[in-house]
Amino acid sequence: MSEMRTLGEFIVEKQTDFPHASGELSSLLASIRLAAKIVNREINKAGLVDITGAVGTENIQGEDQQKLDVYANEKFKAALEARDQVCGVASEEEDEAIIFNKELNKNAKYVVLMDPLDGSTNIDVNVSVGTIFSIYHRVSPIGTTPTAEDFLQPGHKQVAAGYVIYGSSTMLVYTTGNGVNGFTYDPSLGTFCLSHENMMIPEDGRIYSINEGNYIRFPTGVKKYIKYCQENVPEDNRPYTSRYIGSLVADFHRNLLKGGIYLYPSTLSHPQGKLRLLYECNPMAFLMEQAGGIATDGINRILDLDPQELHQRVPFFVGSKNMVTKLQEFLEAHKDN
Ligand code: P6P
Repeated sequence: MSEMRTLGEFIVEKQTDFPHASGELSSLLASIRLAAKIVNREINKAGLVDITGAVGTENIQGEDQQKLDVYANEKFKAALEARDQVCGVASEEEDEAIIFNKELNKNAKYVVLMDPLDGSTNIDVNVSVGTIFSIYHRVSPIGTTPTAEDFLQPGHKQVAAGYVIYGSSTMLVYTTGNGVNGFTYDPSLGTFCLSHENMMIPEDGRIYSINEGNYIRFPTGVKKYIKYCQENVPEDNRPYTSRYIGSLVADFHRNLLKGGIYLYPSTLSHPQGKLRLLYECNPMAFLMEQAGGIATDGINRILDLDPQELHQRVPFFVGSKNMVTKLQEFLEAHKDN
């Protein structure tokens, strides 16, 4: 059995991929690793202590904030602020971007965008949830106060992206643009160990993930694709199967391993789609393209979209190349309705 490689060793080993980063990105990823361990510990206790259930406040999305949402947001912000690589953070749980004003953060060169606890309504029913993060070089001059432009960059400018999935085991999966690697947390050692090296999504798959409760309002092309999956038995006689967990990170992770497509089109309640471009779709799109898949809003490559607003939503279709391509054929054929 090959020797165990920890996330820390792997980050340092891959540092040579960034000659000009001189270790800042490595240290930034280490702070995310630390926060993931802290949040993982609390999630595994949820239910045993009074940390589940809403805190009675709402986030900008108008969604009830679960106590763990707030906890995860605070822990990731604190971990990122504590080191001198990050000058500001945008979060699903914060109306505006948080600018770090400590002297040591002013000269930082990165900004981080995150969904600290995606799928949090699933916590109380013991379903996997996740953290999603996206890292950019700031565009404003080092030493000055970060500006909105630092946080509104197109996804193809990302330096790194990843997620933590708090499930039957906890994993951290990330890319810096040189492939996707997955690390499984060993609580007995308190370390993330390399368990899924160079993750590639199968070109084809049989799993489609969509909330069919919204069917009536789906664009016709999406309806046609769902019917195609339900009525066609591919040559290998493996029929399609519908799998939808209601946690993007969990559905994405399963489809990444097994092949599949995740769809969140425009719906009655979310005419622009529900998922947020900056801290859900862009990081997941970066990971998916690095793993050989496709991520689109139905018309454009997600990573080419020019963000206009911190919390903007877009339709999101992501997964195996052949499955997304087939969907796009239906969307193109029915683009006028
Ligand atoms: P629906 C969780 O709130 C989330 O943002 C994603 O993690 C998940 O895939 C989706 O929304 C679920 O939305 O409308 O199907 O409940």
